[in-house]
Amino acid sequence: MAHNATVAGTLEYLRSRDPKVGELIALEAGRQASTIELIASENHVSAAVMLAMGTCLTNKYAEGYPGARYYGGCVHHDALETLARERACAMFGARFANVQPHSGAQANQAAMMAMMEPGDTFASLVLKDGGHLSHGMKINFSGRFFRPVHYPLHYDKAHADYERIDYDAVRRVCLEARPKMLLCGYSAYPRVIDFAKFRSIADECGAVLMADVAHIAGLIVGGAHPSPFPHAHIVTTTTHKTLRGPRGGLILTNDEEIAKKIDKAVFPGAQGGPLMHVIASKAVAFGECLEPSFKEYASRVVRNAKALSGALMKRGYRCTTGGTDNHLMLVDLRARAEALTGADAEKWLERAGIICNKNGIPDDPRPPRVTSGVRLGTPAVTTRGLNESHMDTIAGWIDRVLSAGLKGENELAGECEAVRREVAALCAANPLPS
Ligand code: DSN
Repeated sequence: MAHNATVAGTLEYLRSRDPKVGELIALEAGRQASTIELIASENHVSAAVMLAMGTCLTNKYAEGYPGARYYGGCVHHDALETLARERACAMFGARFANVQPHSGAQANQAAMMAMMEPGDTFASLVLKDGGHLSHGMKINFSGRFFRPVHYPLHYDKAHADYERIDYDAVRRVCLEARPKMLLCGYSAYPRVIDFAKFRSIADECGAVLMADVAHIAGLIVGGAHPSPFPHAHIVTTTTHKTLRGPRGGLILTNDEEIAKKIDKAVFPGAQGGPLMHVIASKAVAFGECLEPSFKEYASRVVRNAKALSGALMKRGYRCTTGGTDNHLMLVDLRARAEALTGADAEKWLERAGIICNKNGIPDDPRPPRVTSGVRLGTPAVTTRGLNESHMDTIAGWIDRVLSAGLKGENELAGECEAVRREVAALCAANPLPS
């Protein structure tokens, strides 16, 4: 069932027009409504955010920017995009925003194209340590067209900052490689990022500091993580994670010259026509982020993450860095049982109605399709209204399923069925908000 009467009505209509597609979407709505979503990069958007995407705005070409389009008939699109930009700036306290990137990776691509020439060097954290595909993987544009150098975490178990950013090493790598850009902001890093420290290193080596805050954007807007401004020259983010908007990207800066370069790099550099229906939906989501209640949401996301990581550690699991400061945790399953893999955990938990993703932990000896860890996040369960006491229940379910899986298929099947029933009951009692 869809979680809102209007959305449900829209879905019914779609089913009558195209039963095959309508049915598949209805099944997915049912899956989302009845399972616990712990993927750290996912969330449940409001009906208003969802509905803005399903509008006539999808009919329009609006290449260019407000007031300077390559097509006629853009008067309302100009107003909508201007509104989205203004709200984006208000959220982050920034002067310039480009709301057109179709995704976070494309936002990063445009930011890099704006500031570098092919072959130029940039510094970042490698994917296996918590970075992102578009931060220099060889199979990605960022690693093919530019030259990434990577800075490390503290890998020494005895160090107080084990598995955290090694800022001295960031400085060493940057002074040696003299990158054009220094990237911070990660996909699987559970601790606060010291943007001021990054900026001082960027200044020392003459680099542009780019903060990709895709994961923590909502926490920043809600005051639950320090802001990258005024430190970062460029901030990129997705709009669909903690910002709880439609799938998409966003770029912000306080520097007018950089803003001009970014606009050119997005269009015509990297993209053609903007997705105006998505931009309208971004504007709706940004409006929601500016409401006072979003602050409480952001703070509760972090409280829930701390509670979940604590409840797992109490049950013998290890969270990297010893816990979390933000919305996610990386759980090293080997502490509970050497034989446990991320791939098995992901599969087993899904059978019980708990959705997460396998994730390498720093220095993971297992390959990326297996891994020794899972990444868990609380943005979606917090949107559902769950609180810290529910996190203990969820940790208990996780432990029951994984312990049963270690015993064998019979035990696993029985436990998954039992937990799945409990999960469905909790979901029914805490429906997705409209
Ligand atoms: N794929 C996203 C994530 O799960 O973190 C990053 O873009």
